[in-house]
Amino acid sequence: MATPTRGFFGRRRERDPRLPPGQYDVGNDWPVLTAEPTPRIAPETWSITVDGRVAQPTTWSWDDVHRLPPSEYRGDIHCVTTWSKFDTRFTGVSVDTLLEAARPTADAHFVVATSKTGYTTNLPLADVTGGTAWIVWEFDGKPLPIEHGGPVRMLVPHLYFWKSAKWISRITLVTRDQPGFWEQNGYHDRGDPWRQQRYQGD
Ligand SMILES: Nc1nc2c(c(=O)[nH]1)N[C@H]1C(S)=C(S)[C@@H](COP(=O)(O)O)O[C@H]1N2
Ligand SMILES: [Mo]
Repeated sequence: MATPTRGFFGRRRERDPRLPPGQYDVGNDWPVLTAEPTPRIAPETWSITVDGRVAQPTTWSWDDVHRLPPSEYRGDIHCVTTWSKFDTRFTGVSVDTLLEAARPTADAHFVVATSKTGYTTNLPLADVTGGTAWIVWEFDGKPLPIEHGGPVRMLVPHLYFWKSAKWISRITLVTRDQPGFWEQNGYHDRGDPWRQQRYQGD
C-alpha cells in the first residue's frame, strides 16, 4: 500500500525537512527585529565580560577575541515570528572558549546574555556549551552589519533567534533561571523551535 500514499501527496510541494513546525523559508532575506534603537558601537570600544558564578571573571576586547581560536557556524536560524533562514555562515568564537577561561562554578546552571543596549535573554548553561553557541562578528565572510548586532552578537542557532542577543556585552552565569526581556513579556524560557516553545506554557 505504499503507492497510493505517494500518489496522494505527489503533487504537493515537499516540505523542507530543515523547516521546524510553523516556520517558512525566508529565502535570501534576513529580517531585522530589534526592540530598541540600534546602537553604533566602534569595535575598539566593544568588549565582552563573562561574570557571575565563575572562578575567574574575564573581559575580552575586540583584539582579545580575535586572538582566540576561531569557530564557524554553518546552518539554519529560526525566528519566533515564523521565518527560518537556511545555510547561514557565521564566524567568531565558541562560547565554550570563553567559559574555559572564566570557569563556571559547580552551582552555575543558567546564563543571562546582556546587550550593550540593556536587552537580556536567559538560557540554560547546557544550551550554550558543547559547541552549540557562539559570539560572532562575521556573516558570510563579511563584518556583521550593525542592524544584525555588529560588531559582535551572540548566536544560539538551535533555539529561536531572540536568544541570540545582538550587541552582546556580557554573559552572566547564575544558579537559577532569570527571565530576560522577551521571556518576561510572555515568551518561552527555553525556545526550542522543534518543540514550538514560543510562549510561556508551550
Ligand atoms: N539586543 C537585542 N538583541 C536581539 C533583539 C533585540 O531586540 N535586541 N531581538 C531578538 C530577536 S526577537 C530576534 S528574532 C533576533 C533578530 O536578529 P536579526 O535582526 O539579526 O534578524 O535578534 C534577537 N536579539
Ligand atoms: Mo524574534
